[in-house]
Amino acid sequence: MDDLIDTKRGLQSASMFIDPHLYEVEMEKIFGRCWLFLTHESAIPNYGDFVTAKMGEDEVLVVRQEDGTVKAFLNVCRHRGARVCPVEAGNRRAFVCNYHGWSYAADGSLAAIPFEKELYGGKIDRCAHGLKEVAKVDSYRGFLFGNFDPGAISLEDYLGDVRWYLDIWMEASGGVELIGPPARSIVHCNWKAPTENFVGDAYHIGWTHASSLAASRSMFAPMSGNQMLPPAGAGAQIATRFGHGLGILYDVNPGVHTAQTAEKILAWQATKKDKIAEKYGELKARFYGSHLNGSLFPNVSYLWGTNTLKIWQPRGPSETEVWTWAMAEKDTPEDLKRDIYNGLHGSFGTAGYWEADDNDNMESASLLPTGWQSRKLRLNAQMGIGNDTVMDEMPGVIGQAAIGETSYRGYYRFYDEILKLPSWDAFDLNDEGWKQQLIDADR
Ligand code: UNU
Ligand code: FES
Ligand code: FE
Repeated sequence: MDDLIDTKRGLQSASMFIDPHLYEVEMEKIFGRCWLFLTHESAIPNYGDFVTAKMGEDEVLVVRQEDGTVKAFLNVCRHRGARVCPVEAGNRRAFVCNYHGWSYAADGSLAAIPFEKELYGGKIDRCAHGLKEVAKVDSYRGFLFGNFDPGAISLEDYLGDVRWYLDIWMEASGGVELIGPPARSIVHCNWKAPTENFVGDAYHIGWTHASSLAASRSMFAPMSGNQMLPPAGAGAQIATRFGHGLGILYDVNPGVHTAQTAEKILAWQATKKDKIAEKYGELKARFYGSHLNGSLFPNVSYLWGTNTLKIWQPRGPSETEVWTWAMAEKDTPEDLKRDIYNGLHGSFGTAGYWEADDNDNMESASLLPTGWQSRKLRLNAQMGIGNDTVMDEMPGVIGQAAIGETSYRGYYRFYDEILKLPSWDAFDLNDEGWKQQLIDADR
């Protein structure tokens, strides 16, 4: 595993997409210890409201408590392990297992066992058989995350510097809402393939999406077929401490939307921009009107401007279940919200034309390395090495071009670090050395 990731040279082993042993290590060391996206607060506003979610391959129940807090539990009965709650969302005071009828309260405690006295003679320890609780649940600006590791750093620390960028769309915009339920689909790819694409691949837009661009008449359309390279100063890429990363294309927020919807979005944003500039400064106001593509480590992706939030759920090394939400600024007028919702599901939904463009690449990049010789190849993420820097006005390591692979390198640098980390106790939050590692990469 030692030469899996070569941060110094910006290379990754192709075996990371198919190695079944590595996959198990990822489930334990990454999905067992990182903050994983669950749902949005607004999906479960009232006591007893719940949704099911996935944390890695584990299915969890996310439940609003009587005191307003949120808890999450493995959706697994403590009797014989059957699924406790078979539906995706609803409101319950009790969750009754389908198999023998053990019943759990909203706080996960085992409330009732059919014929408890007669069949167990009062000898079963009910307190020891509550639903297994997820160690930590926390919310960032309405986005709920869970963590299986009681020793994990806080969600706030884990997001760290990327919060500066998230706040553009999570806060300065007035806040966003997810329009659920999410669309779901299966892609035959490794979970990291789409995550790395969203963390920082502006390169593929003009080529992979050439015909979608031509057909959509969107703001990105001039890139169709690589007819045009975004000029100097058209964008930037950012890597932050925990593998999070994003790309910015300046001043083209509704980049993927059709010309008609884009026009409405631009008009709507123009009414808000001055106030945002006043409160958050000119730079954030510019970013508000820009297109942001990003991933949060390990497996959440977003497109601000394309109104998308996605989670890439691993189902073995070569299969991923995708959940796609439309997201919109909370205060968007209803008719525009509907246009955005339809536009998003038509482009990046399950049967979206942009999504279909991508899936072929995700699948081939993930499945070809099953070949014994192919898996020995190194994948190349060297684009822009030598141009990475730090800046006063923007946190993280900045790649100074619209197209580059800075955030790929940042993503896999942390991937490597957490696979090797014995525990969060051994982690130094104040260590800034990671920035120099990225800046010093030299092929
Ligand atoms: O999907 C992406 N990686 C992306 C989409 C990046 C930039 C703009 C739109
Ligand atoms: Fe990039 Fe083939 S050109 S994967
Ligand atoms: Fe794409």
